[in-house]
Amino acid sequence: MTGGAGFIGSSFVRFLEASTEHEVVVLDALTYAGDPSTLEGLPADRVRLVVGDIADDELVDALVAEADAVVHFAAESHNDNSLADPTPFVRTNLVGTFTLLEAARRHRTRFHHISTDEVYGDLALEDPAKFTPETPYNPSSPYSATKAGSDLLVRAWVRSFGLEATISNCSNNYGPRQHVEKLIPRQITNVLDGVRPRLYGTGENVRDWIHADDHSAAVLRILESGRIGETYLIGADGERSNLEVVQSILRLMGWEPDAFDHVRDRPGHDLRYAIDASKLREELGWTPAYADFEAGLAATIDWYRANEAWWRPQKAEAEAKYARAGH
Ligand code: NAD
Ligand code: TDX
Repeated sequence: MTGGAGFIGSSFVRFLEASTEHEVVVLDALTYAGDPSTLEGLPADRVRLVVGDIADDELVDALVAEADAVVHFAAESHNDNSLADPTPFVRTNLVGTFTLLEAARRHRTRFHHISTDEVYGDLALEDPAKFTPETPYNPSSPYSATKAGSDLLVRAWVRSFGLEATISNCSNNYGPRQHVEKLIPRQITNVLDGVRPRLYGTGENVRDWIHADDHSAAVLRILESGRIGETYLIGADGERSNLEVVQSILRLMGWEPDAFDHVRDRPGHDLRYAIDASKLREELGWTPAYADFEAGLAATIDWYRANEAWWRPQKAEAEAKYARAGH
């Protein structure tokens, strides 16, 4: 698998280790977002980390030659970074995915591609509609455009070359070990530092939250039982405005509900994401284990409180990037 030293990839490795007998080789470049300590405590005879780039042809070919399946999580994943500099997004998300697809084609390897609901663009705030696998692609940012492009590459490799691949598009994840650049960990660690949370624009933008462990369980289900060539949407009916999320964090951490600031909005900021996951639920029998967002958020807050040594080294650089962007 790729990207296993990142937030969701490491959740998936832990999930595989706990619930299957599979051996896992993690290919991860350990960018600013990758941290080998996310894999600490896992048995060396089950999980091996190879530090390298998914756009490195020779390395990828050698690893794919020995794999029964490729599960592809590695990506440049943060919208704000893609607005500051799209270059690594094109390289990793497009060229990297292409490199993996070519190796999987040569070795006839089962492939699962991890993607995002952002490929569908955004929905209006009061619209009852949700994204389905039939929603047309309409990405807004350099990040989501490169993820959309990578999905289309996978679809073409299925149709033109008979690659045995599936795709999943998931909504916003939360949970332990998420980089402090993302909304929830940024605000939790701000509050721990005595700094007021920051909302982009009005704060009315809606995201559909799912715990990373529920995402991992869904990916394993698709890998084991998904139909080849199909796209599955992953979401847990967790729609909340950013304002609601920030106010939940404030309440759970004992701060006043208005102790936040509005800051410069994200250019091109998507209004609302919402996932219709009925295909995944009905076809593959998946249901989320974390039905209660507030309880999952409280556990996530506890994790950041207890693991300052993990997030502290990231914090100053992430905030310096935000200061430069006016956020
Ligand atoms: P992350 O930024 O936490 O981790 C990305 C990992 O990929 C890191 O370990 C990094 O070192 C690695 N990586 C980056 N470039 C690489 C390269 N060129 N070669 C090898 N490794 C490289 O990301 P995440 O939030 O865990 O997201 C994982 C995947 O899930 C991504 O594909 C993302 O698009 C998708 N996704 C994320 C979310 C979310 O809410 N975070 C939601 C839906 C889908
Ligand atoms: O300080 C902040 N204040 C704020 O209001 C930050 C960091 C974000 N926001 C807003 C922007 C978004 O509306 O919160 C929302 C969530 O922001 P991010 O955590 O940056 O996530 P988002 O842009 O929604 O993208 C995430 O979900 C889909 C992941 O980063 C992507 O990898 C995934 O594909």
